[in-house]
Amino acid sequence: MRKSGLTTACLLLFFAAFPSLQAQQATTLLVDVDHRQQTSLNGPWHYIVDPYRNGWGNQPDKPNLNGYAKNGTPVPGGALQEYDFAQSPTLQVPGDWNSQKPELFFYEGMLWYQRNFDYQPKPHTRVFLHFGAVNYAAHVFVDDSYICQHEGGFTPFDCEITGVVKPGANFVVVAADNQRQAERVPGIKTDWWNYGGITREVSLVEVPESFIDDYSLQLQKGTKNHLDGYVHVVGAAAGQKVTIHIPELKVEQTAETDSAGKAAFSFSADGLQLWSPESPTLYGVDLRAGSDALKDDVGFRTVEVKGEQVWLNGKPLFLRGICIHAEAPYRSGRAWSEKDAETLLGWAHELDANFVRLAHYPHDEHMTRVADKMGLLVWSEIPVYWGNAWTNPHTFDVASQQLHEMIRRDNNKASVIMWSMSNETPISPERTEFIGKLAELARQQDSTRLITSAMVIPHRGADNKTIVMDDPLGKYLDVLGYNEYFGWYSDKPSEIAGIKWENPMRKPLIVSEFGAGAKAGLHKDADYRFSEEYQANVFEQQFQMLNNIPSLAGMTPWVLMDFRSPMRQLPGIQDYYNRKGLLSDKGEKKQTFSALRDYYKHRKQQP
Ligand code: GCB
Repeated sequence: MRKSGLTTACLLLFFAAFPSLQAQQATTLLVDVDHRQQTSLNGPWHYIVDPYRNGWGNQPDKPNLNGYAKNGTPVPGGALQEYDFAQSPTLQVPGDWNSQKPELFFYEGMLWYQRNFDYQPKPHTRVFLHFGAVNYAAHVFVDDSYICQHEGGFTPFDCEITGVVKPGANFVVVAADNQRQAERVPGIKTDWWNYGGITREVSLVEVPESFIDDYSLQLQKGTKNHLDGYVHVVGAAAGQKVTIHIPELKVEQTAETDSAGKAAFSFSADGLQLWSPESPTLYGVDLRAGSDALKDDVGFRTVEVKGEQVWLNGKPLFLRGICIHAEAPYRSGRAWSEKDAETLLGWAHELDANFVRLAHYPHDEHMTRVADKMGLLVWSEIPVYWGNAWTNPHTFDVASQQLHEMIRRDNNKASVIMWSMSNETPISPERTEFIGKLAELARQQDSTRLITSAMVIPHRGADNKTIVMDDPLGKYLDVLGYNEYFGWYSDKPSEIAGIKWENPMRKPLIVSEFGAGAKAGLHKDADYRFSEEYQANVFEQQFQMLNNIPSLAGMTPWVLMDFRSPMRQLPGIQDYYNRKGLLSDKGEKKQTFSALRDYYKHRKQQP
């Protein structure tokens, strides 16, 4: 293996040679990457922890950086040879750094990753480095070039390296920075672990010079077989032919690109079986534009709001849901693999759920792919959470960018029916304007799905027993999500059943969180906090209350599995885990798991 190294001396030398070098924000965003020609860059990457940001350079605000030598080796005799990738330890990619190395458990800040790779450029081909996600900010270099940067820890990005990558040996360096900052999204405080690093898969993706970067194909509302959509082709001249072929439906449609590279489609597909939780039918869809071809597996369904109900495929349905964090089952750390997705969603299925709230940020694409296959409906959310810098334009840009990337990636997933703008944000005019604007953007980008947010109970009526759901944010939403913790953070468990809900906006309501902590295996009576009995009793009381809310369209109790949080330290009970899971972090089912399953089985029988 060729040696490559990072030295601060090299960095400064490089900076002297290219003082004004700036990398672009990654702008291309390829949909359906997992069906593309890819070379995986998963595996061990060398790393250098850089708490003092030595690899960054002198100017804190500007990426005047380049953390590696042109030839990939430390400068002989250089003053700071201690920064040498080749001699540095490795981390597995994908994977957060916190759960791989005990010394990085609490680490937040900058960490440099490096790996070598071989590549043979092909004529008339463009090549991208695709990252499933890097938490939080990423700066990407290939050989002697600073290629791109990206902000936002849970969404994908693609950095073009055509013309930069050379025949034979190359190397890639990524500076990942998960320092919490007030203007970032999320901001300073979250009730989950700020897992850092290259947390999702990385690959090289090759496409022809002119290629499909985006497409959409959706069932038209009010119909059972009419599909509308578009295919967008980068580098296409107006009038280029684009075809959509759905072999199983014997559909073959052709359209031409306009001057912006977009080809619009609208056609009927006879014999179409709709996608639903009971019957999650997916069709192979082949797209072709010039020399580019893309395949996907797509389901077709409609979702809409009628009165206080959510309708799927023209019929009302009750959303029997559960919240899920992207915490890896059994081993802890960030979940990222297809197997993780199958385990987490498999448990949701076992509960007889038809709906999952993927909290509090976009999860790995395996989750929505597996949800498509299993027939689970999905609420997908951006990490606008608790306090954010509502008046900071950068914060808004980063939030809207994450929204855009979330929608773009999963636009063709039938499972995803709701985009959530936020979670538990304190009411103020600035926050309502901020999130209201996000909701408008979401609607512009996708008119086929519902817009929601998880809100906090704003206030109670004079009797102190009636919840009034009048958060002004509700006006921007199709579905109202409200979180409550009766029986845990407020009210006694015995008081829950008597609580009433008032819905002045007359929109569908999802109780988007409720729950109580329990340590798996701790058995006491139902008054004993953190016992399985206490948690199960809170759920039983909640069921009684929920049965009496006429506008209840669904519920997503908190939370499927215990997850790591620095806020949850109680020794012997929490040990850095939020214990509100129905399963422990080791996959042990608590009593409440079967209580919720029984409730859902019963609820399913009701009209
Ligand atoms: C909430 C938050 C969630 C927390 C949960 C808790 O309201 O939305 O992120 O983890 O409460 O356990 O307190």
